[in-house]
Amino acid sequence: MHRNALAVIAAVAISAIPVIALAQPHLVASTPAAETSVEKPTAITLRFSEKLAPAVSGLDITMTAMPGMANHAPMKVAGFTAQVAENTITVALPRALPAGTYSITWRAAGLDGQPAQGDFGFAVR
Ligand SMILES: [Cu+2]
Repeated sequence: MHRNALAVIAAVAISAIPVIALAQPHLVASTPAAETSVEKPTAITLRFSEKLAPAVSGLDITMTAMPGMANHAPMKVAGFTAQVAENTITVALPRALPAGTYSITWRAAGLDGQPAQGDFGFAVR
């Protein structure tokens, strides 16, 4: 009896924990868009559902295949700085990406620190 009462109290206490609105950034759109094929891009833009914390938001670009090369090991594209402003991450590439397939791996946190991450791919023709 006593034990049952405690169990009920515990259940009520757990269900009373307020649902905190944890605002995780979601990727809303990107250029190039996911799973598209584009002409040699010189910029990458990711737009999120909310403002981002610049210090912990960014992206990596990895070339996953290129024409005429079998067994292309994942090759990180270097030499750029991701700019984070408001709800976007923008990369201005010093050179257009050559033909091949690419994977963008992004990490983003909202201003309240809730982190998120994801990836998508596109092709350059
Ligand atoms: Cu390559």
